[in-house]
Amino acid sequence: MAAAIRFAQRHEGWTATNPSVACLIVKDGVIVGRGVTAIGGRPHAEPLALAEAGEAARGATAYLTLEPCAHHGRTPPCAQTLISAGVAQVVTAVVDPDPRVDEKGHAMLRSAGVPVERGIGNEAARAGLAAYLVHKRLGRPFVTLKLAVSANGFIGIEGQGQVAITGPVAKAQSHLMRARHHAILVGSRTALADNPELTCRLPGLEHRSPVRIVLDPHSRLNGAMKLAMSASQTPLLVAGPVNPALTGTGTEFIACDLQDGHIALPELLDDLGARGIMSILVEGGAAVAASFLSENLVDAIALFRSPKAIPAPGAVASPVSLDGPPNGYRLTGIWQFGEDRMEYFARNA
Ligand code: AOF
Ligand code: ZN
Repeated sequence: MAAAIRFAQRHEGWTATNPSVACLIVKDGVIVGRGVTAIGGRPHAEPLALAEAGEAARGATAYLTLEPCAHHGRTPPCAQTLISAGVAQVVTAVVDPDPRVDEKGHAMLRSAGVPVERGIGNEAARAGLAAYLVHKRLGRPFVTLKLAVSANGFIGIEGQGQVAITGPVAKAQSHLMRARHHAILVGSRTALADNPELTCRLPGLEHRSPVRIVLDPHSRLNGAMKLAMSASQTPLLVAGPVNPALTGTGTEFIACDLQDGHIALPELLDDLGARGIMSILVEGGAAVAASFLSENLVDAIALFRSPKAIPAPGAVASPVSLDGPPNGYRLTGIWQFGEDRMEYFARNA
């Protein structure tokens, strides 16, 4: 199952509103077939793995990171495909909360006489399926807050635009995070101060740039910004009123409710979820991060810590505490990226 969970990461973020699921077919201790939900969401993992296994699937064990589907789409239910292929046993990690499935896949297998073992590797598999599970349960995207913090606890310097905090390895990793998310979000202040592109610029993954979202309740953006100038190649969604300064750029606007001059975030997230956006990377700045945190809308925090200090005058403090896990979160992973360290915090259940 651990191998299946790792394999499922291959298409994480690239299967539309479908989860990226992996299926391994194992016979006599050897993997004879493997499948991962195809880019775009179909075919599902199981028919791909079974096709690779061929006749060897008969009498084999299937390991699935998610319960197989039980509904008829364009293809028969995966539970039925497993039965027809003659697998002897099915092991699954997570129950599929989709109301069309929700234990019906397991029930189909059992009633055909195929033994099922559930919940194996549950916690690790849930981490990989987190965006899908939050989107299914709450109808809103999974929100990851990304922060890059200097050794002296700052995330930038007021009025200085982009300040380099982390090094090239961490930067490449953060671009990979962008590619794995459906959308990336910043406030208009960050957009104006930094003039960022917010695309994924890793060689070969440029086409995986997420939708860029800017919170702009007071129509401060203009057509000369890199975000606007690239909107015809990489979608730009502005949360706020229609802004004539962006006419002709291809920018799309989402009407939003305002609360004390700020965008109402829960409603915005509901709207984004309804559009099929399952995951959002919040990248700045401090005020936007603080709003998401105070509204309890942050599901995970990716904290990049640099060993370098930045000049303190005018510096902006990190919106989360740096001694120990932020309140309400637990440390679930640490990575070293060049000289920088990334700590990943998941929200407590
Ligand atoms: C599986 N294997 O690899 C995946 C599953 O629109 P459809 O027909 O593709 O169905 C989408 C649902 O299929 C999705 O909500 C989830 O319940 C399930 N995803 N199931 O058996 C897979 N990706
Ligand atoms: Zn299926």
